[in-house]
Amino acid sequence: MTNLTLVSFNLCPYVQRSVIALKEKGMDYAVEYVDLYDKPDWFLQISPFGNVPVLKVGDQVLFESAVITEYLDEIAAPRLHPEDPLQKAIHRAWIEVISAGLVDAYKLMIANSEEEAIAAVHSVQEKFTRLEGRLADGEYFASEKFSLVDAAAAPMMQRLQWCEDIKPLGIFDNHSRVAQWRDALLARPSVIDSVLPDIVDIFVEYIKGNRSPVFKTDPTWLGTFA
Ligand SMILES: N[C@@H](CCC(=O)N[C@@H](CS)C(=O)NCC(=O)O)C(=O)O
Repeated sequence: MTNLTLVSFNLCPYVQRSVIALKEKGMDYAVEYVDLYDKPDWFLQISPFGNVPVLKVGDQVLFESAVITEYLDEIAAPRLHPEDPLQKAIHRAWIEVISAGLVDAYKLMIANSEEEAIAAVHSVQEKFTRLEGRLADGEYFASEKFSLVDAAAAPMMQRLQWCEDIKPLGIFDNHSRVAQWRDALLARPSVIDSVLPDIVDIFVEYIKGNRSPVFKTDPTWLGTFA
């Protein structure tokens, strides 16, 4: 019987960061889904920003994915943040860069014009250029050891790759080291298991919606999902 309940929404990349951390640590947890388009009162009462993820820990409540993942990291092995305070701070700083990249990915998903889509791709590529210079040799952000930076980056990489599969935009062009990192993250069992089995269909349905005309108006937009 677990005292952890993750309040979730199926497509949320921030929830996914918490799920990846839980799975890396093999922790038991329950999941409670909320409809973000029709938020229940109990949820609004416990989530100050009306956002998921929320982690219920017994009768206490945590919100904000960075806070939740760091809490999980402190209560269960293996440690995903470095022990050294400076290295830990550096990892937190790079998570900020990656979070900005996740915003770029979202802007791409909801772009209203080709110009907006291209601007979003350029913006994430600027982060990739910086990451290319920072990534260690080895599979993950800090070589062979999977860290919270990797947990933060995986949902962004998935979404960018799903966009790329729908319509090749060359998002990862000229960033071979980042592309290798993406491949390692997308193959990681905790990442694969952090989403529903039909997540790509859910993502495509989302992209198909009115909010994503860039993909919708292009006759070839269905790409590999046709
Ligand atoms: N800074 C927050 C961001 C969380 C966030 O934006 N979650 C989205 C879903 S992916 C949300 O709950 N949005 C509320 C809404 O759509 O009304 C975190 O890291 O936890």
